Amino acid sequence: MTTTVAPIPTADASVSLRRSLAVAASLVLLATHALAARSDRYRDHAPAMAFAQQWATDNQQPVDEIQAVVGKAKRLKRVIKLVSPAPKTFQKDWFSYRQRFVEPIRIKAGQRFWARNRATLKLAEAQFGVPAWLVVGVIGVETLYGRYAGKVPTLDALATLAFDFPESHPRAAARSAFFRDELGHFLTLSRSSSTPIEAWRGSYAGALGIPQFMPSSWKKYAIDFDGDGIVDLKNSEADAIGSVANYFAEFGWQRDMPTHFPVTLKAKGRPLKQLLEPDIIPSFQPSEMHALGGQLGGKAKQHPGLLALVKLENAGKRRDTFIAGTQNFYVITRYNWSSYYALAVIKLGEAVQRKMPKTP
Ligand SMILES: [Ca+2]
Repeated sequence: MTTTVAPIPTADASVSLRRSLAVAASLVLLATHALAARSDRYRDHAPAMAFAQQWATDNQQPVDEIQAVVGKAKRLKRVIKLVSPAPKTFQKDWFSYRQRFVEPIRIKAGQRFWARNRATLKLAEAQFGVPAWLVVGVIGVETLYGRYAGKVPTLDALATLAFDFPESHPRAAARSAFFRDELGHFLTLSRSSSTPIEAWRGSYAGALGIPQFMPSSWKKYAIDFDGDGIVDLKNSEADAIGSVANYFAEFGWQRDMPTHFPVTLKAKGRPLKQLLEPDIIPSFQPSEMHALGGQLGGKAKQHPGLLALVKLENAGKRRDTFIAGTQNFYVITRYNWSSYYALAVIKLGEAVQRKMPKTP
């Protein structure tokens, strides 16, 4: 941390009391800054140092070296703020969520991305069964095709979430454990890369690169898809495409299965509660959903798998949105655990696809 020191007035018999008070005040301020700078670093944080020691031992690395790396991490107040629970007044709104992602700029960028990666998208579809529109939808929602991959230092973000996750969060303990694990994977990832650990940038939650993979996902699902021998999700669109397709294939994407069907809601009271109970997990035979009042069309009735009644809330006077999600809808939520996210990805991917010229 650099601190600019205010010039101290030259010694002079006429130095006023006010002036010396001002100097004293600025010295106090400097001291406070220095203190804040010290406590913002994780080198003074016992649980962080214990974590580094454990990680070093588990991975047969020198303890002092790993403690020095983790100790460089800085606590980021804005990250803590961003993961704090939303205020109770927060109103979910599918309509505005959709408008944020399915809009002309993103669709245009998606068309360009699709056009310049046509062969790669085709190859990914052939190899993994994951359609181009889905990959295009995901990368568009995540980073607007690499334009906004995040500028938060990943080491600082992950350390902050691992060791200072807000206790007001209902799942604080589980989240801290999750981010400690991600920090461990990030240490591994950065050690296998030529990029110095403090140079990595990503989202405030530690997601990285064009497809915003968490470090654990990078390790498990990222692949080299342009054949240069390096897995590079920061710069290679082909690697990003192959990795997204691989991710979905690993989570059980079914080739050619629709993601969802329209549903007309006639259910009330107990049957409605029963339909909504399993949330996004496909739990009902189509005939069962239909009988409970989640009315389905012909195609949905013939769907061979289970369905989920997915509810997306709308603000104001708009009615809530309901869809009948399939296993593939559920698979999209494994990328980001939100039905709003999954449906936005689908709608963006489809919107881009409609604009693409048909090629044989
Ligand atoms: Ca590559």
